[in-house]
Amino acid sequence: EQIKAIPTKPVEGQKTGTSGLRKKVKVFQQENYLANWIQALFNSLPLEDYKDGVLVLGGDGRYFNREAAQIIIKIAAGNGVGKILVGRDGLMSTPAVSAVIRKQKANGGFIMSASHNPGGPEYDWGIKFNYSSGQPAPESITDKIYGNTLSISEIKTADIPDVDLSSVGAVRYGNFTVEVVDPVSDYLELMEEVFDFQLIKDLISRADFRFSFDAMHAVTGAYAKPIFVDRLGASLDSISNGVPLEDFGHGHPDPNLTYAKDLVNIMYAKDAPDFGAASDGDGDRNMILGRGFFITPSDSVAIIAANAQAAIPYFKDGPKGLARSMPTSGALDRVASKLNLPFFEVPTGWKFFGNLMDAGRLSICGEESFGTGSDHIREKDGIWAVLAWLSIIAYQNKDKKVGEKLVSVADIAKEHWATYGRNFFSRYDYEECESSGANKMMEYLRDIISKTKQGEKYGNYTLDFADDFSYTDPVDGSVASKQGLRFVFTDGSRIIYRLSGTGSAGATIRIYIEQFEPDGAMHDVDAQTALKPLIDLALSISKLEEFTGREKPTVIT
Ligand code: VG1
Ligand code: CO
Repeated sequence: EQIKAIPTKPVEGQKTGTSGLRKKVKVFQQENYLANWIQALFNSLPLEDYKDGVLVLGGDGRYFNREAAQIIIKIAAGNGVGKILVGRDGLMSTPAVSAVIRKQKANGGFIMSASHNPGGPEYDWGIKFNYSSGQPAPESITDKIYGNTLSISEIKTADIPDVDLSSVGAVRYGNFTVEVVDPVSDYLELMEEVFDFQLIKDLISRADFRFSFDAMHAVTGAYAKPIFVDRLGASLDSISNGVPLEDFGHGHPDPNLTYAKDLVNIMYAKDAPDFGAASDGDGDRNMILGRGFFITPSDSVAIIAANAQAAIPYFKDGPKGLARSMPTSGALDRVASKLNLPFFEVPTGWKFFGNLMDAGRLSICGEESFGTGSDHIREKDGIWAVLAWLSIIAYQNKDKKVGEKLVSVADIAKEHWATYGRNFFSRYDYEECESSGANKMMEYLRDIISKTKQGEKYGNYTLDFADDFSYTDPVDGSVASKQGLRFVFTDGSRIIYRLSGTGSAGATIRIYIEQFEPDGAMHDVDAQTALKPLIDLALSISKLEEFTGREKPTVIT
């Protein structure tokens, strides 16, 4: 194939956030915008990391992926990549890309997704790069890419025709091969190694157990039928919104109580199924619901960790260690301490878990933002979380005869609280605030923090400490600072403030509120009621309304 060098000019603002580069589609449609970033990426990698190597390309099916796939394939060829494995129709979930990189021993991979952000011509597009163990590129690489976007002068691209991605098979152009692969098979094979599929199948096929999965018209639509229906025997009508669409059916593919309304309505109806779950745009997030019962993601990871050894063959020797992102509640800490396991607290974003996993120190981890996963891959994994929950429910009910009352999702959560206590948790999101107000609020809080003293009274709470969270990676010593403003009180209650790093417009403020309740008599109180005093305190300390003009959050978790 012929390689062309196309002259180009730097474009401002191509810095990656919490998870890849995310902008409005219109921004990516500017001439060479995406091409510049992809070329800057190749300019940032050592030659041996891609020359004649193998890369994976997947995406969540959103608008602009078709054009983007062709651009990426040609630039990969232009830079001397040997082979690119592309999911059929450009589809492959984030966890599946991580799994395929590992299984096929690829050098890395691209994911075309803006994850939980809406899609379509007026909405968002995004790109992520994962490295050879399947983990999101570390900041040392993304910083380099950003640096290179500021000095880029040419793009190397191969003069090859657009590749037909609609059917499986390989096409060769000189030293470069494009292989279109089934996006499900390697991933499904891994799931069958991790879980006891027969155990799950026995549960799903019970007449007294009903299951519901909402793919939100996003990428798990391509996985739900082959896995839940064909392999595990769920009925076809247990899958809703199961066809991936470029605009997610006008939806916001974020599995939470606000945006996964369809599923919430199903699960809170009179004749609700026993178990419900949803996943996000690129398939790495999950929401778990029981009949009329919401499992907060902070509890979900703790419950999975506490039950993993018994219910999931992959953990038969017990997890090696547990970890959570800083704003995630301390429910997992209690499991780690009871099971006597190493425990880590890392900044928000999955990239911080990978080093611990590679070093054999971490097996199960999670984030409060509906991300749960393990070291079977190096990304959070929505379908894995669903299978983990199904395994736990199946295990607890495996000896139940038809007619006997099953142990429910709610029973499992309540039993967990009875053993460990309950960490009440809630997150308030104020999406797309005006940036200057949001930044001023964070400045104001930093200023308060610099003056705080231990023992100060905040309403009924006494301050233990306040700081701006900073993390030193115990494996490579790298430091991530300014990762969230914390107010931690003497009873362990916390208020945390962060600005989102995944939005494409304005600033999204996140406030995380947590309070531990050891008293079993209080465990059935609604989280919003239990946390009211702390939430009011969070709003008054920050003067949020004054700085942003917002009276109410856009999303409450
Ligand atoms: C959010 C979440 C974070 C998550 C990230 C990527 O980041 O808070 O926990 O890892 O999204 O998830 P931020 O910076 O907006 O708070 V996804 O599903 O977009 O890959
Ligand atoms: Co996602």
